[in-house]
Amino acid sequence: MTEPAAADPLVIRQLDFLGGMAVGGNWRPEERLPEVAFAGRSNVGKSSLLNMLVRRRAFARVSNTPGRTQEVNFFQVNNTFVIADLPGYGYARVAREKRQAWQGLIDQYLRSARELRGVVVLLDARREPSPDDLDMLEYLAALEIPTLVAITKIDKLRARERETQLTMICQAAGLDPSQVVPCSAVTREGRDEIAAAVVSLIQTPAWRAPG
Ligand SMILES: Nc1nc2c(ncn2[C@@H]2O[C@H](COP(=O)(O)OP(=O)(O)O)[C@@H](O)[C@H]2O)c(=O)[nH]1
Ligand SMILES: [Mg+2]
Repeated sequence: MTEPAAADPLVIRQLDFLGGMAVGGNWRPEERLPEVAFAGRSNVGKSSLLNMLVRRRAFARVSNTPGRTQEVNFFQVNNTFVIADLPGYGYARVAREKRQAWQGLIDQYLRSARELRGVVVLLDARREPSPDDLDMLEYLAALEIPTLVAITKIDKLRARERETQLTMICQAAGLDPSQVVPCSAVTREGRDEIAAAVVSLIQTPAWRAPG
């Protein structure tokens, strides 16, 4: 007998691109719906994870040229919530002023997004968290923003490397193993767990005072 497939925690019925918030720009979509942001260093696999999440091949552009996205891109899902795709940080070959501008943009976004319910931070399974990653996690903790960590490209690890590497990442970043979700855009591992976590974040009330 075959097990019935588990119900999809996030069926994608509608997907709308709302626009981008550029460095120094003040435009952002109207804050009408709860929002979840995705952050991570360039090349961590953020676009691939977003595509997996929304079951689209090219919803967010997958790139072999790190450091491209310079905007916060907003996508609306099922007319129910908004995904904010934050610019990738910490790409060494990007000019310093440009990097500072992006950091400024991320900061500006995180401080002002009134409907923000949580942030998914992506960490590469094969790497030790970078100083930028640690800064990001500390910053989110300081702002008391609910944070979930997706460990990307888990398919690149052999079964026996998995636990060692996950333990190392949790120790280095001061995370509890229950806070991290191993993911792979290749095997689709972690998709439903991230989807369920996003659904639960958007159901939590906004903690920021209006104004
Ligand atoms: N093996 C493997 N490669 C991945 C995975 N996710 C992303 N990649 C590759 O990593 C590179 C960067 O991916 P991308 O999604 O553009 O990263 P971003 O810069 O964070 O948006 C691309 O070459 C992807 O094909 C994954 O889960 N497994
Ligand atoms: Mg990308």
